[in-house]
Amino acid sequence: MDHIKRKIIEVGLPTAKIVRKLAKKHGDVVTQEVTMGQVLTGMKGVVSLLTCTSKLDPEEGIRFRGYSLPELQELLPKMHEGGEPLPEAIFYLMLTGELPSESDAKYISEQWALRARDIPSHVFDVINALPKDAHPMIQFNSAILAMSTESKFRKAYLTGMNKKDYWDPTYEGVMDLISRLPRIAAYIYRRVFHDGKQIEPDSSLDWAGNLAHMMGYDDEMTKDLMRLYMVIHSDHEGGNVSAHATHLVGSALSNPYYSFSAGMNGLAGPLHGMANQEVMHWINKMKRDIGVEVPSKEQIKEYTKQTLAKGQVIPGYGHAVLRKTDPRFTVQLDFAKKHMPDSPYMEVVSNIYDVVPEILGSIGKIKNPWPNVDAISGSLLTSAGIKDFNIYTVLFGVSRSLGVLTQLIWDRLYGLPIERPKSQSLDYFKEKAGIK
Ligand code: CMX
Repeated sequence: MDHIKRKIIEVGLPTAKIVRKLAKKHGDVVTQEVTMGQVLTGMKGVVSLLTCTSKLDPEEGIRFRGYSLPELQELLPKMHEGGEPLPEAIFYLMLTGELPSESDAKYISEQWALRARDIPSHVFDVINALPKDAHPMIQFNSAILAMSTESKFRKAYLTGMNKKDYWDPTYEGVMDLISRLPRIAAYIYRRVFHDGKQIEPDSSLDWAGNLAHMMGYDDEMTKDLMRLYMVIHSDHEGGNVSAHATHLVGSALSNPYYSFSAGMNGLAGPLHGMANQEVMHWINKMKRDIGVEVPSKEQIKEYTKQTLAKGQVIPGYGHAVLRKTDPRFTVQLDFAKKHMPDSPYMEVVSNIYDVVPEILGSIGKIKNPWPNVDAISGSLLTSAGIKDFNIYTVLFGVSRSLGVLTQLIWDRLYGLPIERPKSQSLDYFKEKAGIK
Protein backbone atom coordinates (compact mmCIF):
# COMPACT_ATOMS: atom_id res chain seq x y z
CA MET A 1 0.00 0.00 0.00
CA ASP A 2 1.42 3.43 -0.94
CA HIS A 3 1.91 6.18 1.63
CA ILE A 4 -0.99 8.29 0.26
CA LYS A 5 -3.42 5.46 0.92
CA ARG A 6 -1.99 5.01 4.41
CA LYS A 7 -2.53 8.73 4.99
CA ILE A 8 -6.13 8.47 3.75
CA ILE A 9 -6.76 5.66 6.21
CA GLU A 10 -5.13 7.63 9.03
CA VAL A 11 -7.20 10.81 8.52
CA GLY A 12 -10.24 9.36 6.75
CA LEU A 13 -11.43 6.53 8.94
CA PRO A 14 -11.73 8.50 12.22
CA THR A 15 -13.54 11.29 10.34
CA ALA A 16 -15.89 8.76 8.76
CA LYS A 17 -16.77 7.50 12.26
CA ILE A 18 -17.77 11.03 13.27
CA VAL A 19 -19.99 11.40 10.20
CA ARG A 20 -21.77 8.13 10.97
CA LYS A 21 -22.22 9.16 14.60
CA LEU A 22 -23.67 12.55 13.59
CA ALA A 23 -26.10 10.94 11.18
CA LYS A 24 -27.22 8.20 13.57
CA LYS A 25 -27.13 9.80 17.05
CA HIS A 26 -27.81 13.42 16.15
CA GLY A 27 -30.06 12.88 13.16
CA ASP A 28 -32.89 14.92 14.69
CA VAL A 29 -30.88 18.11 15.10
CA VAL A 30 -32.42 20.93 13.05
CA THR A 31 -29.60 22.68 11.20
CA GLN A 32 -31.51 25.32 9.26
CA GLU A 33 -34.90 26.58 8.16
CA VAL A 34 -35.45 26.56 4.40
CA THR A 35 -37.68 29.08 2.66
CA MET A 36 -39.87 28.60 -0.38
CA GLY A 37 -37.78 31.27 -2.13
CA GLN A 38 -34.65 29.20 -1.63
CA VAL A 39 -36.26 26.05 -2.99
CA LEU A 40 -37.68 27.79 -6.04
CA THR A 41 -34.52 29.74 -6.93
CA GLY A 42 -31.90 27.06 -7.16
CA MET A 43 -31.62 26.09 -3.47
CA LYS A 44 -29.13 28.92 -2.85
CA GLY A 45 -27.85 28.86 0.71
CA VAL A 46 -29.54 25.55 1.58
CA VAL A 47 -26.91 23.61 3.54
CA SER A 48 -27.48 20.10 2.24
CA LEU A 49 -24.07 18.75 1.32
CA LEU A 50 -21.01 17.61 3.26
CA THR A 51 -17.78 18.74 1.57
CA CYS A 52 -14.42 19.29 3.25
CA THR A 53 -12.06 19.91 0.32
CA SER A 54 -12.81 23.64 0.06
CA LYS A 55 -15.15 26.29 1.42
CA LEU A 56 -16.55 29.34 -0.35
CA ASP A 57 -17.10 32.55 1.60
CA PRO A 58 -19.34 35.07 -0.23
CA GLU A 59 -17.08 38.01 0.67
CA GLU A 60 -13.65 36.42 0.70
CA GLY A 61 -13.91 33.69 -1.93
CA ILE A 62 -12.52 30.19 -1.93
CA ARG A 63 -10.32 28.56 0.70
CA PHE A 64 -8.87 25.10 0.13
CA ARG A 65 -8.75 23.21 3.44
CA GLY A 66 -8.54 26.59 5.13
CA TYR A 67 -5.92 28.17 2.85
CA SER A 68 -6.62 31.11 0.51
CA LEU A 69 -5.18 31.15 -3.01
CA PRO A 70 -2.43 33.70 -2.22
CA GLU A 71 -1.44 31.59 0.80
CA LEU A 72 -1.24 28.49 -1.37
CA GLN A 73 0.88 30.34 -3.92
CA GLU A 74 3.36 30.78 -1.05
CA LEU A 75 3.05 27.43 0.67
CA LEU A 76 2.59 24.71 -1.96
CA PRO A 77 5.55 23.01 -3.66
CA LYS A 78 6.46 24.38 -7.09
CA MET A 79 8.30 23.11 -10.14
CA HIS A 80 10.82 25.94 -9.80
CA GLU A 81 11.67 28.88 -7.52
CA GLY A 82 9.28 31.80 -8.06
CA GLY A 83 6.88 29.68 -10.14
CA GLU A 84 3.25 28.74 -9.59
CA PRO A 85 2.17 25.88 -7.28
CA LEU A 86 1.81 22.37 -8.60
CA PRO A 87 -1.75 20.99 -9.08
CA GLU A 88 -0.38 17.73 -7.66
CA ALA A 89 0.16 19.64 -4.42
CA ILE A 90 -3.36 21.02 -4.13
CA PHE A 91 -4.72 17.54 -4.89
CA TYR A 92 -2.72 16.17 -1.95
CA LEU A 93 -3.96 19.00 0.28
CA MET A 94 -7.61 18.43 -0.65
CA LEU A 95 -7.24 14.67 -0.25
CA THR A 96 -5.47 14.55 3.10
CA GLY A 97 -6.14 17.96 4.66
CA GLU A 98 -2.38 18.52 5.05
CA LEU A 99 0.16 20.55 3.10
CA PRO A 100 2.33 18.22 1.03
CA SER A 101 6.10 18.03 1.12
CA GLU A 102 8.09 18.37 -2.11
CA SER A 103 8.39 14.59 -2.21
CA ASP A 104 4.63 14.05 -1.73
CA ALA A 105 3.93 16.27 -4.76
CA LYS A 106 6.67 14.54 -6.74
CA TYR A 107 5.26 11.13 -5.85
CA ILE A 108 1.83 12.07 -7.20
CA SER A 109 3.42 13.51 -10.34
CA GLU A 110 5.26 10.24 -10.94
CA GLN A 111 2.16 8.18 -10.22
CA TRP A 112 0.12 10.17 -12.71
CA ALA A 113 2.85 9.96 -15.37
CA LEU A 114 2.96 6.19 -14.89
CA ARG A 115 -0.81 5.69 -14.96
CA ALA A 116 -1.25 7.93 -18.03
CA ARG A 117 0.79 5.53 -20.15
CA ASP A 118 -1.93 2.92 -20.57
CA ILE A 119 -4.87 4.78 -22.10
CA PRO A 120 -6.68 2.08 -24.10
CA SER A 121 -6.64 2.63 -27.85
CA HIS A 122 -10.45 2.49 -28.09
CA VAL A 123 -10.60 5.81 -26.24
CA PHE A 124 -8.82 7.50 -29.13
CA ASP A 125 -10.99 5.55 -31.59
CA VAL A 126 -14.08 7.00 -29.89
CA ILE A 127 -12.69 10.54 -30.20
CA ASN A 128 -11.70 9.94 -33.82
CA ALA A 129 -15.19 8.65 -34.64
CA LEU A 130 -16.62 12.08 -33.82
CA PRO A 131 -16.59 14.89 -36.37
CA LYS A 132 -13.63 17.21 -35.88
CA ASP A 133 -15.98 20.12 -35.47
CA ALA A 134 -17.89 18.42 -32.61
CA HIS A 135 -17.37 20.72 -29.65
CA PRO A 136 -14.25 19.69 -27.68
CA MET A 137 -16.43 19.12 -24.59
CA ILE A 138 -18.38 16.46 -26.52
CA GLN A 139 -15.10 14.79 -27.47
CA PHE A 140 -13.73 15.13 -23.93
CA ASN A 141 -16.77 13.65 -22.26
CA SER A 142 -17.07 10.84 -24.80
CA ALA A 143 -13.45 9.92 -24.01
CA ILE A 144 -14.16 9.97 -20.26
CA LEU A 145 -17.09 7.59 -20.70
CA ALA A 146 -15.05 5.38 -23.04
CA MET A 147 -12.37 5.10 -20.34
CA SER A 148 -14.91 3.66 -17.91
CA THR A 149 -14.26 0.23 -19.44
CA GLU A 150 -11.14 0.44 -17.24
CA SER A 151 -13.03 1.12 -14.02
CA LYS A 152 -11.29 -0.51 -11.07
CA PHE A 153 -14.27 0.35 -8.87
CA ARG A 154 -16.66 -1.58 -11.11
CA LYS A 155 -14.35 -4.61 -11.21
CA ALA A 156 -13.89 -4.61 -7.44
CA TYR A 157 -17.64 -4.16 -6.88
CA LEU A 158 -18.44 -7.16 -9.06
CA THR A 159 -16.14 -9.36 -6.99
CA GLY A 160 -18.35 -8.54 -3.99
CA MET A 161 -16.56 -6.22 -1.62
CA ASN A 162 -17.25 -4.81 1.84
CA LYS A 163 -18.82 -1.35 1.57
CA LYS A 164 -16.26 -0.02 4.09
CA ASP A 165 -13.61 -0.53 1.40
CA TYR A 166 -15.34 1.29 -1.48
CA TRP A 167 -13.01 4.25 -1.12
CA ASP A 168 -9.99 2.14 -2.10
CA PRO A 169 -10.88 1.19 -5.71
CA THR A 170 -12.47 4.64 -6.00
CA TYR A 171 -9.09 6.17 -5.15
CA GLU A 172 -7.41 3.89 -7.72
CA GLY A 173 -9.93 4.86 -10.41
CA VAL A 174 -9.63 8.55 -9.56
CA MET A 175 -5.83 8.42 -9.81
CA ASP A 176 -6.07 6.65 -13.19
CA LEU A 177 -8.68 9.07 -14.49
CA ILE A 178 -6.94 12.27 -13.40
CA SER A 179 -3.61 11.04 -14.76
CA ARG A 180 -5.08 10.58 -18.23
CA LEU A 181 -7.02 13.82 -18.67
CA PRO A 182 -4.11 16.00 -19.87
CA ARG A 183 -3.32 13.45 -22.59
CA ILE A 184 -6.97 13.33 -23.67
CA ALA A 185 -7.38 17.13 -23.61
CA ALA A 186 -4.17 17.69 -25.57
CA TYR A 187 -5.12 14.98 -28.06
CA ILE A 188 -8.47 16.70 -28.73
CA TYR A 189 -6.79 20.11 -28.95
CA ARG A 190 -4.20 18.93 -31.49
CA ARG A 191 -6.85 16.97 -33.42
CA VAL A 192 -9.19 19.92 -33.75
CA PHE A 193 -6.80 22.85 -34.03
CA HIS A 194 -3.46 21.46 -35.25
CA ASP A 195 -4.26 18.98 -38.04
CA GLY A 196 -4.02 16.02 -35.68
CA LYS A 197 -0.24 16.40 -35.28
CA GLN A 198 0.15 14.90 -31.81
CA ILE A 199 2.98 15.58 -29.37
CA GLU A 200 4.25 12.83 -27.08
CA PRO A 201 4.36 13.49 -23.30
CA ASP A 202 7.67 14.48 -21.73
CA SER A 203 8.33 12.24 -18.72
CA SER A 204 10.48 14.91 -17.03
CA LEU A 205 7.48 17.23 -16.74
CA ASP A 206 4.73 17.58 -14.15
CA TRP A 207 1.01 16.99 -14.88
CA ALA A 208 0.12 20.56 -15.94
CA GLY A 209 3.49 21.33 -17.54
CA ASN A 210 3.00 18.22 -19.65
CA LEU A 211 -0.45 19.38 -20.70
CA ALA A 212 1.01 22.67 -21.99
CA HIS A 213 3.81 20.71 -23.68
CA MET A 214 1.47 18.21 -25.37
CA MET A 215 -0.73 21.09 -26.56
CA GLY A 216 2.39 22.57 -28.20
CA TYR A 217 3.40 25.27 -25.69
CA ASP A 218 6.89 24.75 -24.33
CA ASP A 219 7.83 28.10 -22.86
CA GLU A 220 8.06 28.22 -19.06
CA MET A 221 5.55 31.07 -18.73
CA THR A 222 2.75 29.08 -20.41
CA LYS A 223 3.60 25.99 -18.36
CA ASP A 224 3.35 28.10 -15.21
CA LEU A 225 0.09 29.61 -16.40
CA MET A 226 -1.26 26.08 -16.90
CA ARG A 227 -0.19 25.14 -13.34
CA LEU A 228 -1.93 28.22 -11.96
CA TYR A 229 -5.02 27.61 -14.11
CA MET A 230 -5.25 23.99 -12.90
CA VAL A 231 -4.90 25.03 -9.26
CA ILE A 232 -7.45 27.86 -9.22
CA HIS A 233 -10.20 25.99 -11.09
CA SER A 234 -9.78 22.75 -9.15
CA ASP A 235 -12.55 23.08 -6.56
CA HIS A 236 -15.30 25.45 -5.44
CA GLU A 237 -17.07 23.70 -2.57
CA GLY A 238 -19.70 21.01 -3.12
CA GLY A 239 -22.78 22.81 -4.43
CA ASN A 240 -21.58 24.12 -7.80
CA VAL A 241 -23.07 22.26 -10.75
CA SER A 242 -20.02 20.17 -11.70
CA ALA A 243 -19.25 19.13 -8.11
CA HIS A 244 -22.86 18.51 -7.19
CA ALA A 245 -23.54 16.47 -10.35
CA THR A 246 -20.42 14.34 -9.77
CA HIS A 247 -21.47 13.76 -6.17
CA LEU A 248 -25.10 13.00 -7.03
CA VAL A 249 -24.27 10.43 -9.69
CA GLY A 250 -21.51 9.01 -7.49
CA SER A 251 -24.07 8.49 -4.70
CA ALA A 252 -25.62 5.72 -6.83
CA LEU A 253 -22.19 4.03 -6.62
CA SER A 254 -21.58 4.83 -10.27
CA ASN A 255 -17.87 4.53 -10.98
CA PRO A 256 -15.59 7.60 -11.02
CA TYR A 257 -15.78 7.86 -14.83
CA TYR A 258 -19.59 7.97 -14.93
CA SER A 259 -19.66 10.34 -11.98
CA PHE A 260 -17.09 12.75 -13.41
CA SER A 261 -18.76 12.61 -16.81
CA ALA A 262 -21.98 13.85 -15.19
CA GLY A 263 -20.06 16.74 -13.70
CA MET A 264 -18.54 17.58 -17.05
CA ASN A 265 -21.97 17.69 -18.71
CA GLY A 266 -22.85 20.36 -16.16
CA LEU A 267 -19.58 22.22 -16.67
CA ALA A 268 -20.43 22.45 -20.37
CA GLY A 269 -23.35 24.80 -19.64
CA PRO A 270 -22.86 28.51 -20.48
CA LEU A 271 -23.83 29.59 -16.96
CA HIS A 272 -21.05 27.42 -15.49
CA GLY A 273 -17.73 26.39 -17.07
CA MET A 274 -18.64 27.23 -20.66
CA ALA A 275 -18.81 30.87 -19.55
CA ASN A 276 -15.04 31.07 -20.15
CA GLN A 277 -15.70 30.51 -23.85
CA GLU A 278 -18.78 32.78 -23.85
CA VAL A 279 -16.66 35.64 -22.48
CA MET A 280 -14.36 35.36 -25.49
CA HIS A 281 -17.34 35.29 -27.87
CA TRP A 282 -18.70 38.43 -26.21
CA ILE A 283 -15.38 40.30 -26.22
CA ASN A 284 -14.56 39.35 -29.81
CA LYS A 285 -18.04 40.24 -31.04
CA MET A 286 -17.83 43.58 -29.26
CA LYS A 287 -14.45 44.28 -30.89
CA ARG A 288 -15.81 43.32 -34.32
CA ASP A 289 -19.04 45.29 -33.92
CA ILE A 290 -17.25 48.41 -32.70
CA GLY A 291 -14.35 47.91 -35.11
CA VAL A 292 -11.44 48.48 -32.72
CA GLU A 293 -8.87 46.25 -31.02
CA VAL A 294 -9.33 47.82 -27.57
CA PRO A 295 -12.79 49.37 -27.04
CA SER A 296 -12.84 52.41 -24.76
CA LYS A 297 -14.69 52.36 -21.43
CA GLU A 298 -17.47 54.47 -22.95
CA GLN A 299 -17.86 52.02 -25.85
CA ILE A 300 -17.91 49.06 -23.43
CA LYS A 301 -20.59 50.78 -21.31
CA GLU A 302 -22.79 51.24 -24.37
CA TYR A 303 -22.20 47.68 -25.60
CA THR A 304 -22.96 46.23 -22.15
CA LYS A 305 -26.27 48.09 -22.04
CA GLN A 306 -27.14 46.82 -25.53
CA THR A 307 -26.38 43.22 -24.48
CA LEU A 308 -28.57 43.56 -21.39
CA ALA A 309 -31.37 45.18 -23.40
CA LYS A 310 -31.46 42.05 -25.59
CA GLY A 311 -32.18 39.99 -22.45
CA GLN A 312 -28.72 38.38 -22.42
CA VAL A 313 -26.26 37.96 -19.56
CA ILE A 314 -22.80 39.54 -19.41
CA PRO A 315 -20.64 36.41 -19.26
CA GLY A 316 -17.92 36.30 -16.63
CA TYR A 317 -19.89 38.50 -14.23
CA GLY A 318 -22.10 37.46 -11.33
CA HIS A 319 -22.05 34.43 -9.09
CA ALA A 320 -24.49 32.26 -7.19
CA VAL A 321 -22.50 32.56 -3.93
CA LEU A 322 -19.78 35.22 -4.27
CA ARG A 323 -20.62 38.85 -3.48
CA LYS A 324 -17.19 40.39 -4.27
CA THR A 325 -14.58 40.16 -7.02
CA ASP A 326 -13.57 36.49 -7.28
CA PRO A 327 -10.03 35.98 -5.88
CA ARG A 328 -9.49 33.60 -8.79
CA PHE A 329 -9.98 36.65 -11.05
CA THR A 330 -7.48 38.64 -8.99
CA VAL A 331 -4.68 36.04 -9.02
CA GLN A 332 -5.01 35.77 -12.78
CA LEU A 333 -4.90 39.56 -13.12
CA ASP A 334 -1.71 39.58 -11.04
CA PHE A 335 -0.20 36.88 -13.28
CA ALA A 336 -1.08 38.97 -16.35
CA LYS A 337 0.44 42.14 -14.87
CA LYS A 338 3.65 40.25 -14.14
CA HIS A 339 4.01 38.28 -17.36
CA MET A 340 2.07 40.09 -20.09
CA PRO A 341 1.64 43.74 -19.10
CA ASP A 342 1.24 44.88 -22.72
CA SER A 343 -1.44 42.40 -23.82
CA PRO A 344 -4.32 44.24 -25.57
CA TYR A 345 -6.70 41.52 -24.31
CA MET A 346 -5.74 42.37 -20.75
CA GLU A 347 -6.44 46.03 -21.43
CA VAL A 348 -9.93 45.06 -22.60
CA VAL A 349 -10.45 42.90 -19.49
CA SER A 350 -9.39 45.83 -17.25
CA ASN A 351 -11.65 48.27 -19.10
CA ILE A 352 -14.60 45.89 -18.73
CA TYR A 353 -13.80 45.48 -15.01
CA ASP A 354 -13.83 49.27 -14.63
CA VAL A 355 -17.32 49.79 -16.05
CA VAL A 356 -19.45 46.62 -15.99
CA PRO A 357 -19.95 46.18 -12.19
CA GLU A 358 -21.51 49.63 -11.88
CA ILE A 359 -23.96 48.96 -14.73
CA LEU A 360 -24.94 45.54 -13.39
CA GLY A 361 -25.26 46.94 -9.87
CA SER A 362 -27.55 49.72 -11.08
CA ILE A 363 -30.09 47.19 -12.40
CA GLY A 364 -30.91 46.22 -8.83
CA LYS A 365 -31.75 42.55 -9.23
CA ILE A 366 -28.26 41.12 -9.82
CA LYS A 367 -26.91 39.94 -6.49
CA ASN A 368 -23.25 40.05 -7.48
CA PRO A 369 -22.11 42.55 -10.15
CA TRP A 370 -18.43 41.55 -9.81
CA PRO A 371 -16.27 39.39 -12.11
CA ASN A 372 -15.89 35.66 -11.59
CA VAL A 373 -13.03 33.37 -12.64
CA ASP A 374 -14.22 33.22 -16.27
CA ALA A 375 -14.05 36.99 -16.86
CA ILE A 376 -10.31 36.80 -17.41
CA SER A 377 -9.13 33.20 -17.89
CA GLY A 378 -9.74 33.11 -21.65
CA SER A 379 -8.00 36.43 -22.26
CA LEU A 380 -5.04 35.16 -20.28
CA LEU A 381 -4.82 31.95 -22.31
CA THR A 382 -5.27 33.93 -25.54
CA SER A 383 -2.47 36.31 -24.51
CA ALA A 384 -0.24 33.29 -23.86
CA GLY A 385 -0.90 32.09 -27.42
CA ILE A 386 -3.67 29.51 -26.77
CA LYS A 387 -6.19 31.32 -28.93
CA ASP A 388 -8.60 28.50 -29.83
CA PHE A 389 -11.15 29.24 -27.17
CA ASN A 390 -13.42 26.25 -27.80
CA ILE A 391 -10.85 24.27 -25.79
CA TYR A 392 -11.13 26.45 -22.68
CA THR A 393 -13.94 24.56 -20.97
CA VAL A 394 -12.03 21.31 -21.49
CA LEU A 395 -9.08 22.86 -19.64
CA PHE A 396 -11.47 23.91 -16.86
CA GLY A 397 -12.71 20.30 -16.80
CA VAL A 398 -9.21 18.83 -16.51
CA SER A 399 -8.63 21.06 -13.50
CA ARG A 400 -12.05 20.45 -11.93
CA SER A 401 -11.29 16.70 -11.82
CA LEU A 402 -8.90 17.37 -8.93
CA GLY A 403 -11.59 18.68 -6.60
CA VAL A 404 -14.73 16.81 -7.53
CA LEU A 405 -13.00 13.45 -7.66
CA THR A 406 -11.33 14.04 -4.31
CA GLN A 407 -14.81 14.80 -3.02
CA LEU A 408 -15.96 11.46 -4.45
CA ILE A 409 -13.24 9.58 -2.55
CA TRP A 410 -14.39 11.33 0.63
CA ASP A 411 -18.04 10.52 -0.11
CA ARG A 412 -17.03 6.84 -0.16
CA LEU A 413 -14.89 7.19 2.97
CA TYR A 414 -17.83 8.76 4.78
CA GLY A 415 -20.09 6.01 3.45
CA LEU A 416 -22.65 8.57 2.27
CA PRO A 417 -25.85 6.91 1.03
CA ILE A 418 -27.71 7.45 -2.22
CA GLU A 419 -28.98 11.04 -2.51
CA ARG A 420 -32.73 11.43 -2.81
CA PRO A 421 -34.33 14.80 -2.01
CA LYS A 422 -38.11 15.09 -1.95
CA SER A 423 -39.97 16.92 -4.71
CA GLN A 424 -43.50 18.31 -4.56
CA SER A 425 -46.07 19.49 -7.07
CA LEU A 426 -47.07 23.14 -7.53
CA ASP A 427 -50.18 22.54 -5.38
CA TYR A 428 -47.95 21.90 -2.38
CA PHE A 429 -46.17 25.24 -2.77
CA LYS A 430 -49.44 27.12 -3.44
CA GLU A 431 -50.96 25.62 -0.34
CA LYS A 432 -47.92 26.54 1.78
CA ALA A 433 -48.23 30.12 0.51
CA GLY A 434 -51.95 30.18 1.19
CA ILE A 435 -52.83 30.65 -2.49
CA LYS A 436 -56.06 28.98 -3.63
N1 CMX B 1 -25.60 39.57 -16.61
C1 CMX B 1 -26.93 39.82 -16.70
N2 CMX B 1 -27.83 39.40 -15.82
C2 CMX B 1 -27.37 38.71 -14.77
C3 CMX B 1 -26.02 38.43 -14.58
C4 CMX B 1 -25.12 38.87 -15.57
N3 CMX B 1 -23.81 38.60 -15.52
N4 CMX B 1 -25.87 37.74 -13.44
C5 CMX B 1 -27.10 37.58 -12.93
N5 CMX B 1 -28.01 38.15 -13.73
C6 CMX B 1 -29.47 38.15 -13.57
C7 CMX B 1 -29.99 36.71 -13.54
O1 CMX B 1 -30.10 36.20 -14.87
C8 CMX B 1 -31.31 36.91 -12.83
O2 CMX B 1 -32.22 37.46 -13.75
P1 CMX B 1 -33.81 37.10 -13.64
O3 CMX B 1 -34.25 37.51 -12.28
O4 CMX B 1 -34.41 37.92 -14.74
O5 CMX B 1 -33.92 35.63 -13.87
C9 CMX B 1 -30.97 37.98 -11.79
O6 CMX B 1 -29.83 38.68 -12.33
C10 CMX B 1 -30.64 37.45 -10.42
O7 CMX B 1 -29.60 36.51 -10.55
P2 CMX B 1 -28.59 36.24 -9.33
O8 CMX B 1 -29.38 35.71 -8.20
O9 CMX B 1 -27.74 37.43 -9.11
O10 CMX B 1 -27.63 35.13 -9.96
P3 CMX B 1 -27.86 33.54 -10.03
O11 CMX B 1 -27.37 32.94 -8.77
O12 CMX B 1 -29.23 33.20 -10.45
O13 CMX B 1 -26.89 33.15 -11.24
C11 CMX B 1 -24.88 33.14 -12.49
C12 CMX B 1 -25.49 33.14 -11.08
C13 CMX B 1 -23.38 32.95 -12.36
C14 CMX B 1 -25.45 31.98 -13.28
C15 CMX B 1 -25.21 34.51 -13.15
O14 CMX B 1 -24.58 35.54 -12.44
C16 CMX B 1 -24.81 34.58 -14.63
O15 CMX B 1 -25.59 34.17 -15.47
N6 CMX B 1 -23.57 35.09 -14.94
C17 CMX B 1 -23.07 35.08 -16.28
C18 CMX B 1 -22.56 33.69 -16.65
C19 CMX B 1 -21.28 33.35 -15.92
O16 CMX B 1 -20.34 34.13 -15.88
N7 CMX B 1 -21.21 32.13 -15.35
C20 CMX B 1 -19.98 31.64 -14.72
C21 CMX B 1 -20.09 31.49 -13.21
C22 CMX B 1 -18.80 30.91 -12.65
C23 CMX B 1 -18.62 29.47 -13.04
O17 CMX B 1 -19.42 28.62 -12.62
O18 CMX B 1 -17.71 29.17 -13.82
